Order: sequence, then structure tokens, then C-alpha cells
Amino acid sequence: MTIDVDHWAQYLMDAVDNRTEVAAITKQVDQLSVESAYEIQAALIAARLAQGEKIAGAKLGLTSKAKQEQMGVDEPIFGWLFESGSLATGQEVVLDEMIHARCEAELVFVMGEDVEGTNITGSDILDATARVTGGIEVIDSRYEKFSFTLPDVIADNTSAARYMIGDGGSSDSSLDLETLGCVFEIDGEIAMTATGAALLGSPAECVALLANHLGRRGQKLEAGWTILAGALTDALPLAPGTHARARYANLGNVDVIAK
Ligand code: OOG
Ligand code: MG
Repeated sequence: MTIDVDHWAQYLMDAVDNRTEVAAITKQVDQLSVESAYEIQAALIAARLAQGEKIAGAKLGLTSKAKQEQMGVDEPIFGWLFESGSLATGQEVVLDEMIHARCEAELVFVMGEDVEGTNITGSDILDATARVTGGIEVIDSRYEKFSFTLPDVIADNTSAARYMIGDGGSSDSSLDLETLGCVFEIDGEIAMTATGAALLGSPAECVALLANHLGRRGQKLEAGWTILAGALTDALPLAPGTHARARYANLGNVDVIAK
């Protein structure tokens, strides 16, 4: 069966624009391959760029066991970040602009150089990174009950919505990202803890997967981009007034307050 890529891209954009959850695509088509799902994602991104959005970077998802188990999907996924999704330090996240937002703690790589190729390693990524910092991603699956299969979530640009990255961070390449700890708090209570090794054993290797994914498509990681390496812990729901704080060893705190 051929997939009408533009139709499904528009379907997901309408869900974002109308702030309404929609049925998973795989409930409506016989088969949706991962490759077709990335084509829908690419069509959606191209349409947003045509509307004036700008790429700020890229993201991984489902790189921790915690997230894979929470969502019932056990493979990493790749998506895009828009400049308009960036939350400045201290800026509140407006829940009414979204469907059913959740927040999650992430390690963030800010690239200092382009990375291009299909055999990129974690150490190539570290060499090209200007700084590593902490972040919080606010995800908002466009699907009913936040429930999807692997191709559905890929088509939906990996549930990307908003993100805040720490002002500080570290450019010290000897920083051990695998043992780097994160304490994720909701309203002052510890909700989850993790270290960087939660991300498939190595956050930098995760970013290498993204670089290689782009490389296979003739694309590259670009200097200046923000890269979210994937949530270290489960995503947690946001309600008006929720204060999420991610505290990172050596990288500082990131605070997101919902309104
Ligand atoms: C998919 C997006 C996953 C992450 O960090 O694991 C993701 C979802 O859980 O809705 O961004
Ligand atoms: Mg995420």
C-alpha cells in the first residue's frame, strides 16, 4: 500500500494547530514502515519551514530503558527541534498551547562543529561538541492517550513540542557523562533519578546514532545546533502550576514552570 505522505503530515500538523489528539496512523493504514514514517516526518518539517519555522537542532527519543518501557517502544527515534519550541530561562510553558504535555529530563549537546558521516562515533561527537548541558523537554504526542507504535511516533516528529536548556554546562571534554547524575523533581519532591549511562550506556554514542541517521539521508549535525540526547527518566505529566526541576551534577539546574 502506498502511503500518502503529505496527507499524514497535514493530519499531524492539524492536530498540533487545533490542539486536539488524533487516532494513531497505524490504526488507519494497513502498514506503515519506519522509512515511510520518516518521510511523513520530513514532509511535516518541510511544511513548517515553509511557514517560517527555523531548525534549532535535532533530538533523540526512547534512548533510555525507562522511556522505552514507559512508551512500549524499544528503539531509539530521531526528530527535529524548532527555534519556536525553545523556552528561555525563566519562561513559563503554556499548557493551553498543547494537548497533554509531559516533561522529561535530558542531557543536551550544543554542537561547536558540523558532524557529517555514517560511521560517526561517540568520541567524534565529543570532539565536535561546544558544551554539554542539562535540559528539560516538554513532549506532546499528538496521539490519543499518548499511545503509539514506533512508526507513529516517528511520523509525529517524536512528540517534540518545547524544550529548555541550561545556560551553563560544561565544555570540559574529560567530564564523565556516563556517571553524571540527574535528580528530577516535581514540586520540590524527588520523582526520579538517573545517570547519563541510562542513555544506551553512553549519551555521546546516542548522539552518534543521530549523526549516522542523518548521514544516511545526506544530512549532518550542524555547528550551533542543540541536540537532546533523550530522556533519562520517565516523562511526567504537567498541570498548571507544576514546577519541574532537573538538577544535574556539574551542569546546574533547569526549571520549567507550567501555566
Ligand atoms: C516520544 C518521544 C520520546 C525521549 O526523550 O525519550 C522522547 C514520547 O515519549 O512521546 O522525546
Ligand atoms: Mg525527549
